Amino acid sequence: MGKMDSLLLKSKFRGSLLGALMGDCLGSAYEGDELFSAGMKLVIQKSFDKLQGPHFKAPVIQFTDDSAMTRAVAESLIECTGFDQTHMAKKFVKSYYLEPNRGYGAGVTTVFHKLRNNKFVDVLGPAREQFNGEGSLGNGGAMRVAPIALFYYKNSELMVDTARKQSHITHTHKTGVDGAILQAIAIQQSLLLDPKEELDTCKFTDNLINEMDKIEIDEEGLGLVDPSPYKTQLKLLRNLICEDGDGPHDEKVVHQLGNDVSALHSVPTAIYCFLKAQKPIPAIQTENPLRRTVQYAISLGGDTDTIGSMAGAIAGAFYGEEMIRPEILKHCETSDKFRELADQLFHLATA
Ligand code: RVK
Ligand code: MG
Ligand code: MG
Repeated sequence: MGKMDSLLLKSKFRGSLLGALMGDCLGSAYEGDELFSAGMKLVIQKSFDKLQGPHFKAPVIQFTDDSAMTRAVAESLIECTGFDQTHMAKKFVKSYYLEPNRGYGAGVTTVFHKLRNNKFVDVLGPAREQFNGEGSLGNGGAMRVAPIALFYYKNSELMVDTARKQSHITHTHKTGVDGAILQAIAIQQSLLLDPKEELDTCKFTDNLINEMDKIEIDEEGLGLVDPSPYKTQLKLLRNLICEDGDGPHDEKVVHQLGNDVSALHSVPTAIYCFLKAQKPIPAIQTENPLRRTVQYAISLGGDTDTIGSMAGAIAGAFYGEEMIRPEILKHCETSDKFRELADQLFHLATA
């Protein structure tokens, strides 16, 4: 695709942040460990239908830590006209202490306490100490990365480097960091594709595999059992997406790709949801592929807000804001704020 129409690109920036917000808000009610039963999937279908209905005056659904941190990342990039690790760490901590009850991960709050206590003199120390020095492998670094993918979409190297450095503020485990990088690359790839053309899901996956091939090198000589676990997961994803007929059962998807709070078992799942929702999914009744993406992600159970949010960010970057139903979006807390942040990122990124 040649130089993209600037209106389309602006819509894609909005779509990515609003898709992330929507997935978080709509998924937050269903966070749990199980893959949902057919009955529960029907409950989710009805709930989405009701939200999209014209006359439904439900209270606005609050977002969780996923969106709180995405907002912090965006605001920091905007205020600094680029990435500043200490500034971003301060944003995270400030946003956490203003609203500590947004459902943050159990471990990450320790990082915030330590950062505040050491007055940000050592920005990277607290994250390194997590989980007995192992570092967090949670999906917290990945769930908030969308603004980085947008801001640095023209410069892949800088985007990858910044996705890594923003992770290091809270997540240092290799799979926690590489999950954030993979999520950023998936958003960037979606952003650069023409939504009017049919998406080549195999090519999309192969590109991700090629990119992760460059990222997943055992630099530190850790002697890891599997030095390239994301590549392994992406190859499973490729097999699943290429299965014939109605495709694999959800049990198989969750069993192979996962649906938990670890980045390794949630980022590839979110990417899979986006790719699978390119085509109708029998159990999901909607004509809208963005809603289909988010609803399918949530119907897999587990870490629903985060997988919904990451899938929404990728889908929104592909389809743009037009595919997000305003009837649904109006039930999501501060969507105007997220649209405004997307516009500011767009102006800075394309200046
Ligand atoms: C509640 C063992 C580890 C680990 C390690 C586990 C919100 C811990 C959002 C930890 C997202 C959890 C999610 C989350 C984002 C991580 N060994 N267990 N090395 N590393 N864990 O605390 O920002 O929902 O059980 O760093 O990644 O909606 O509590 O937070 O779903 O993963 O939390 O990791 O969480 P954290 P996070
Ligand atoms: Mg959350
Ligand atoms: Mg979550």
